[in-house]
Amino acid sequence: MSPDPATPEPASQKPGSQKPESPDPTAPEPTTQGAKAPDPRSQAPTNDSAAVPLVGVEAFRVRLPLVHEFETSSHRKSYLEHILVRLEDTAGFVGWGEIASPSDPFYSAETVDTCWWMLATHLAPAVLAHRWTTPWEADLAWARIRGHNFAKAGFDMACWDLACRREDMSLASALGGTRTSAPAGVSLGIEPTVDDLLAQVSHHLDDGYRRIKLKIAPGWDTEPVRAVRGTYPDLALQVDANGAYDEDPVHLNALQALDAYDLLLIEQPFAPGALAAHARLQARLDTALCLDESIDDLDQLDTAMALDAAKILNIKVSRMGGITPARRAHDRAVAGGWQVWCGGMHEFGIGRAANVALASLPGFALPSDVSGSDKYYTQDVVDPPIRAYDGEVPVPLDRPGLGHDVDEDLIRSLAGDTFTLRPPP
Ligand code: OSB
Ligand code: MG
Repeated sequence: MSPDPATPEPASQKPGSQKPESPDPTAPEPTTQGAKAPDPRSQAPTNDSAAVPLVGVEAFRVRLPLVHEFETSSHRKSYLEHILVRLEDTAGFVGWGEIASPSDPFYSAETVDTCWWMLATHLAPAVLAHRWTTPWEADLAWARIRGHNFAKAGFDMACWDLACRREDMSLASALGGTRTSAPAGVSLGIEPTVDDLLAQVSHHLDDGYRRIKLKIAPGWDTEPVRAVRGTYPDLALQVDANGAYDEDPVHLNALQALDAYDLLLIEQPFAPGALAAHARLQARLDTALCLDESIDDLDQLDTAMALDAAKILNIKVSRMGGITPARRAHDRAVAGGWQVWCGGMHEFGIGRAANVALASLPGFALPSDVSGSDKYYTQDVVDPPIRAYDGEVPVPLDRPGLGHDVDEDLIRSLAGDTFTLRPPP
């Protein structure tokens, strides 16, 4: 697959050039292209006078009921609990982030409880102790901590939101986003029957969404795909297996059979670590494979690209561990000739807004999974709520930070456990 010719150079800095001293979040990302290029952040001066002066970290466990139960190959849910992170600086600016980890360790090893523990014992103290001037270097606060990407992503998002609000600049424009709206698809769970699924597809197409993703699993693959394709011959359609298949011949036949249905892509058929198996499958399929769970850092992306394990990457701020690594994954994948699109983790409005900002980058060539919050929740924690209009989610390029006001009163009223940490005197 050739690189998208419409994709401009993501960061216009020459390799080896120095990080600007200004705290301006529009300051271009230090070198993002090429694994060998030195990372100028490692020489970042700890300029205390320019550092963002934090006065506190708060976190809230919040549950929102789902409007429609969602089932994947591994679980079914009627509400979701996420952790919302609030950073405040001495001037009273506030940045919000969302830790959108599932409650159970079925998508990744993390859970809401591991994230809660991680934020209280490591991330909140680290972010208060760290001196950072631009959000590109905020993640150095937790660079020594292995894994725990969902928890890190919530803090990274809050740092970006805060830094952008301090500069009265939108997150989307700070990242180099250019789209004024991001085309959105929806991700549909495994339904009790094919008729229920067709009703869901019809409902979301009526709402204006232009691309449909179906969750599949062994025994729920050819039949639902054939039914949807039969009803909608021209629909942009793709599937996501969340790693439910292996190289058993029965599974391989089922996956191969999907080649007949003109799918945009098959997402994560095999387990996260099975990069070689993905490469073997890609070699025998016409349909492009897309990786999700397999890629949670740039080294895994590097390996996957070297193996031709897929042709497409689903980029999620949550899975990659924040906005900074997600932007880097975008740059790296596009430079290597892969297509990218923006996925989601059923985020509330805060995490959803971060995904929308990311999806405004020109390299995102395929429709995102970032639908309006109303696909999942009756109530959102941001105002205005995230909405799709005729299948496009507007990008608030002219509003500061995440581009939506956070409904702090609502969050405090809904919160179960809360956490507060102030800097040491
Ligand atoms: O695999 O993309 C996935 C949600 C939770 C966990 C994993 C996945 C998903 C989705 C939903 O597909 C995407 C969204 O609408 O946020
Ligand atoms: Mg997926």
